[in-house]
This record gives sequence, structure tokens and C-alpha cells, in this order.
Amino acid sequence: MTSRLDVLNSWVQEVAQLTKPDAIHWCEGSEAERRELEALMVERGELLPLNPQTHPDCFLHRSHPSDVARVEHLTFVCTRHADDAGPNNHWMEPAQAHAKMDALFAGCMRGRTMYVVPYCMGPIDSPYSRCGVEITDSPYVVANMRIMTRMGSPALARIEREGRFVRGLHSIGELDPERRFIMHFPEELLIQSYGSGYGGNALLGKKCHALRIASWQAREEGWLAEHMLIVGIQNPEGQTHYVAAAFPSACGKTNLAMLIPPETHPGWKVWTVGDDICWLHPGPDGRLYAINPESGFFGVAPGTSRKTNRNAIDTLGHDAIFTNVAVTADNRPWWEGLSDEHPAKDWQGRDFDPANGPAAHPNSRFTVSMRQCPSFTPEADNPRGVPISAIIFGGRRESLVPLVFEARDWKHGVLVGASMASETTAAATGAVGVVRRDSMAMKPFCGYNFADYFGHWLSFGERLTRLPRIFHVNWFRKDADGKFLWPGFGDNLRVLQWIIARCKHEVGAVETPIGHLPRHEDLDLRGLEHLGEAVGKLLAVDTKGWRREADEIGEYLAGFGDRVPSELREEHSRLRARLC
Ligand code: GTP
Ligand code: SPV
Ligand code: MN
Repeated sequence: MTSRLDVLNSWVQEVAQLTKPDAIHWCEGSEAERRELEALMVERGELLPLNPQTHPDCFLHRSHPSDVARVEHLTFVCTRHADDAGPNNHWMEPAQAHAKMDALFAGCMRGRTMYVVPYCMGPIDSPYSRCGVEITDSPYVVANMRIMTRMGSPALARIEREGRFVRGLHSIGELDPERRFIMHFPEELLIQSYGSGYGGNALLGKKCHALRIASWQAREEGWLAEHMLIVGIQNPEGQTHYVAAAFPSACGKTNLAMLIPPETHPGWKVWTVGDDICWLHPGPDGRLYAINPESGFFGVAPGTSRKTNRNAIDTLGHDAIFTNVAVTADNRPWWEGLSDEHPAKDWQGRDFDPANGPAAHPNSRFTVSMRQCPSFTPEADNPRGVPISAIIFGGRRESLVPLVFEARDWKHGVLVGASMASETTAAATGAVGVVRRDSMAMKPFCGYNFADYFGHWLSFGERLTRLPRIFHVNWFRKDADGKFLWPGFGDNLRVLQWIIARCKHEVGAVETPIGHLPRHEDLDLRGLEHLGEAVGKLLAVDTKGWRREADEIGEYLAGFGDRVPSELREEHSRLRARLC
């Protein structure tokens, strides 16, 4: 009898013939399997147990020093037509990409075990979820996939039922930056990644599947795959509003997703649904519904502390994997911003010496199940998703961009998202702190032409009868001394509070050329009286600066040529006219 798993079985055989592993292990996701893999990695020195008293079942992984972040210049979308990938992606002709990858994969698993990792992105029983299978020769990848996705037997059972899954082939290869490629073949629902063991390059369920391939599928099927956190914000009356927010890498999603309200706001509570990826579907009532396809956090360590993100610290007390952090003398994980303590060893295992730079790598990360987070809500397992009241875009901009503004309507909101820009961070290799356009925080992750993506976003103006409102925030304004003007973190709730009041038609706004801003007195700033004049700066609209910004946005959109929807160009013209 033929089974729906035959396709999977024959692909696994085909990959084994190409890569020549010593053994094949089908992952079931059990606790016993986890322990076996951990023991193997500890024996090989790939995992170092951390202090069992303070951090039971936690491990440190030190990656190859040249393999610490996503590699956007080595990431390709391989569609038949280059225009389908668009100027926002690196493109390679599929046959050429296949030849290149086949040559790299040939015999690469000799002496290694090949792991077959079935996984489900999203609640196992949700119609919105999608399955994949990652084949990898890295047990570290398996251990991370087990936390980040619903991995193992239940996913395999769903694949057997549906017969449809995204194929991902990964090998760490030689960890040689010269032999490193992350290839996507959206037309074949195929991902091939070689030469890196780092998160976004190697955990193929995450950015490769849940964003690049899924965004392609979402466009064909009428939904959205986004680089967004999802949170529920409960007010003192007990009502919860869900919002989704897109900020570029290392720009505050995890922190906003786990926000603890300031002491001035008793009765408020923030519930975490997701911290990085959001799949949005039009629901039966004409609203937009969100699921988090992931089941864990792969979060930035530096800057995380009891003061800035207590929920993250409380999540990380046990069963966590730390990658490229430093350690204290008593073998606890440590990073810049965690405490005033002195680390003993840096991320490369050397005795700590400030002359060598930060003790923890600026892109050091933790992997941990979202279920351990004190603010986790079981709504994250709701197969129908949660209804979204507001969409928030945001970036890291030290000047010009106000603390918060609201788009005039959906079309203007799409322009606001498409126009986003942010200072680059250590999440990807390359220069840090350079302002670049990052539409909807999807520049590194949209699996197709941004011009078509903007059109797809616009189409939801018709698809939905109850549209979420769209906002833009910026927590990162700085004063002349380079200090942040806004306290950020827990105090960001005050901005969310205004956003929700807007959604409920409870508060007014000032109309400006760039959108609607809160009046000073509309923001609940009790306890922040010391901010003084900073508030005025945070809420000012510098028309001259925005004229320049609008011109740059115009040039950016023109870079996508005629494919840019005329509606978006008209929206931009209206913005430019309002700024005259
Ligand atoms: P990815 O996982 O790369 O997609 O990043 P992310 O968007 O989840 O970023 P994350 O929340 O991990 O924050 C990245 C860095 O920004 C950390 O060092 C945080 O401490 C810092 N950060 C987050 N929120 C704020 C804020 O409101 N104000 C300031 N000043 N820094 C913040
Ligand atoms: C990001 O870079 O946006 C991340 C980390 O969330 S990674 O999984 O490496 O993409
Ligand atoms: Mn991310």
C-alpha cells in the first residue's frame, strides 16, 4: 500500500544517497531522545553544562567565531524569473543554485548522523499551521528545533494526513564562510542551507520556512506571514486587546512581547502570544486573526535584565540553551546589561579581557520554550488564532521619527510600513548602526518581490471588513549626548495604552502631515514627570526633516519600478503634498 509518507521516505533516501551519512535518525521529539542528544553534544564539547544549582538543564553553545549571525549576502531566493524575487532579494537561477548546492552537499555527511526532523509551524490542530521536515547533520539544530517548533511524532502524523510539507536540507558543512549559502526555492517548497549552524541560517523552520517560503504561500493563498510579535494587552477592566508589531531584528519585539507594566499601572497585564513571527489570516467575522507559528523564543541576550525584561529572566532559569554568551566564575550565563558582575570567560571561552571587546557576543542568544514564560497565554495554542485590533510598525531611529503616530487609514498604513527604516544591528553580519529601509521589518525575510508584497498588503483593505488600525512607534530617539530620550521597556505600555484607546475611539489626536499623534496630555505619563522637555521632542513633527524623508521614500519605492502598485505611489504623493 502506498502511504502519504512515501514522498517523504523517498526524499530522505535521495538526500542520504547524496550526503552519505553514517546513520539516519528520525526524530520523535521525546524527552529520552533529548537527553541522548544532549549527552552526545556534551561528550563532543558542543554543549557545556551550566551551573546546575542556578540553571538546571541549561547549556552553553559556543559557535564558530565566524558563524554568529544571519548572512544576508549569502541568502538567495531562487525563482524561475528574477523579477519574482525582486530587488529586495539576492536571486540565483534555480538550475545554477541546485548545481552549486548539490556539489556542496555531495558526501558532506560522511562520518555524521543525519537527523530527520518533522515539525509543525503553529498549533498542531490549527488549519492555519503548516508542516515541514528539516534534514540536518547538526544535533544543536535538532535541540533548537525541538524548542522552537512542535517537533516530532505529532508533526509526522499531520504530514502523513496532509501529504504536504516544506522540505529543508541543512548541513553545517565545514563552517567555512566561503562555502556558505542559504537557498530558497519557493516554487518547489524547498530550502537548502549549507555551511552555517547559526539560528536564522540553520533552524530552517524559522526565517527560511515561516517567513520566506510562507510569505510566498501566503500571497498565493490570501494571508500574511510577518516578522511580528503578538501580545494581548489586558486593561484593569479585564478586557484584552491583541496587537501585532513588526520591528526589525534586534529592535525590541521580544521585549515588547514580555512587557511588565510600570508600577503606575496596576491592573494592566501583558500576555505573550509570540515574539518574532506572526501568520495573519482573515477570519470568518472579517477581522484579522494571528497565530504564532513558533513554540519558543530565540532571543537576544545582551540588554536583557531583571530591570528591562524580568519575564525573560524568569523564563531562562531552566531548560534553556545559551549561544555565545559569557560565563561567570561559578558558570552562570552572563552578558552585557545583565548585572554589574565581572564575567570570567568571554563568548569564545577566553579569560575575559575588555580589550577583546564585549564578553558576550552582541548577537548572543537564548533558546527557550515559550511555555516557561510567566506571561505566556494558552491563547498561543488557540487553533483559530487571536483577533488583531492594531498593527504596529517600528524602527530604531535616533532622530526624526516621533515616539508614536497613527496612520490615516489602511492605505496610508501600508505606506507607513513600506517606508520603515531602521539602524542595522548585530543580528546580521555587516555594518551596525546604518539606517536602511526595512519595509514591514521584512527586508531580509520576504520571499518575493516587495512591489508585489505591497500590493498584497493593500488587498487586505478589501479582504477585511473590520480592519486593524495601523501605528508606527520609535523607542530609540536619542538626545545630543547619545542618551535615549524615552525610557522604553515597561514604559512602552503607555504608548500601547494610547493605541488601544484609539482603537476604542476613546481618545483624540492631532492631525499632522505624517499621521495622527497624541497630544501631550493624551499620554498617561504619571511617574515620568522627570522627562520634562523630552516629551515635546518625542512628539514633534519636523516638517523639513520629513520632506527629506519623504523624498528618500519616493526614491526607495521608485527602485522597485513599475511593479509598485499605483495606489501606493498615489499615497506617497499625498504624503509629499501634505508636507509642502
Ligand atoms: P530579533 O530576535 O532579532 O528579531 O529581535 P527583537 O526585535 O525581538 O529584539 P529584542 O526585543 O531582543 O531587543 C533587542 C535589543 O533592543 C535588546 O538589547 C534590548 O534590550 C533592546 N531594547 C528592546 N526594547 C527596548 C526599548 O524599549 N528601549 C531601548 N532603549 N532598548 C530596547
Ligand atoms: C532575527 O535576526 O530577526 C532573529 C534571529 O529573530 S534569527 O533566527 O537568526 O533570524
Ligand atoms: Mn527576528
